[in-house]
Amino acid sequence: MKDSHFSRRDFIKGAGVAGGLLLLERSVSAQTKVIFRRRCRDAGAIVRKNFKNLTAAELTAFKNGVTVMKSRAATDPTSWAYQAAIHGTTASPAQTAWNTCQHNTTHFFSWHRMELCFFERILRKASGLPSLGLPYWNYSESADPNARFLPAAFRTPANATNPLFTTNRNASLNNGTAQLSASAVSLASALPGPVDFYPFSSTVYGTPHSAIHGGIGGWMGSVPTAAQDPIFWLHHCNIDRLWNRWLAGGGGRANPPTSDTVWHNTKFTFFDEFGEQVQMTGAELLNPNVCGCRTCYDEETVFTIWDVLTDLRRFREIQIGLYKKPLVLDTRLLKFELDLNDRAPQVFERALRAVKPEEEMHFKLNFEGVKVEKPVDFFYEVYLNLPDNTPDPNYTMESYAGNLAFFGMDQTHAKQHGEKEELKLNVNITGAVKRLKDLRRQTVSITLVPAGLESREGKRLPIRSNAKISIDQVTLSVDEPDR
Ligand SMILES: [Cu+2]
Repeated sequence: MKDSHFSRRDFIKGAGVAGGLLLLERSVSAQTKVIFRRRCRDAGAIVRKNFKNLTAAELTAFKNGVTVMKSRAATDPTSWAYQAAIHGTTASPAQTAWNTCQHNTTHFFSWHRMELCFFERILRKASGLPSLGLPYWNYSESADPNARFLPAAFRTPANATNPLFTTNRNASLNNGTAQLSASAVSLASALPGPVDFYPFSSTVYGTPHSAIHGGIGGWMGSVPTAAQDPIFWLHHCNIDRLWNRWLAGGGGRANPPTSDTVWHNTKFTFFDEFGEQVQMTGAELLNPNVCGCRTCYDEETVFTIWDVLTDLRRFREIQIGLYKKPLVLDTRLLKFELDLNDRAPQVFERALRAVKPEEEMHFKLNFEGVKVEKPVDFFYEVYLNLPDNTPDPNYTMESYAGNLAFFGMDQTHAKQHGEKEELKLNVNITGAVKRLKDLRRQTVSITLVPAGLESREGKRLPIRSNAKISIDQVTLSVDEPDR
């Protein structure tokens, strides 16, 4: 999957080769596909509810399902341990489908939707309640003062009798004194968000997705352990819901075009509720005639999830700024200045003029050569041109640009996937660039403000971490429609 990272140029290059390989695999898996189709009779009737709206009977069934799955041997594909290992694990030897999660690739949304769907079927059967859908945690619901607190059922009772509890989380979140930070759950960049699928996917991947992994910390802070925490499944269910909400926003928002053969034809392996191995592609996931993952969310009235783009929108990436010195990040605030090149003024001007969706430009801050030695249980808020000594920088300020989160970047995970240890992260800063009209200077300052959890009053809580993060260089670039 190395070729499917979020660079359009790489992606076009990789598409042909991988597509060809997949054609060869097709006949081999025909049989598993038939089994899969036969066993999804009940799909389509399931509603995924906001966790806080579960009935007492549904909550009991949900907990019962988790308990039953946890009681199964780790070698059983329908066990809690095996399902978590499909996402990631450090256990060896690796079993079928282990460590196959897709992060920072174009399959982020589709792979996790498949993962949730098969997990949900296993959980439902184990729960004994045939109508049970996987609940979601809507931490972004600003009207609810408790939305950013870990739901009580996951915290109390705080002992082994509670299948939803683990000590492997940020302690203050787990004891109910702290909540996720407001910037971590902010949907300002994601919804209505970019019109194009790939920048939307990469934006949500960062915030809220990775920022929340970091905020919860413990198991959730690291890919090989994340899915062991029951809250993982509610978090990803909510991320999945955002995909539907984005599509429902219309205005040309649609899934990747069929010409993206890597996205549509790559097969991923899972296990169904009978412990049978199944495979699924992106094309099958979006095909309304293939059952299996036809769940809907409680807030939905119309299904728009099948929409596929007809044409591939092409972008070219233009670099307009550079900070060419190594950075070392810790739990302190860090400020540095990026030099803008002579292409920058025209680019900013075009961005301010662009009004039609097809003219949309995406500004990205790219952190290149990222090395992370330990999981990072926090993240950084990114500000552009934040005045020095601003007393309490926060996400409501116009210079707030987004979050830099490191979920999936620690070396253990990178090595398991056979990837380079040095990785690239980008932050969508389009909103801030458009707000800041004085960007015609020669430099732009970037301030990274460490962010973790907040008190009930919304005060930042101190971050205790010895995580070490180094970055080789930072660039500012724009993805501009190629006309
Ligand atoms: Cu995740």
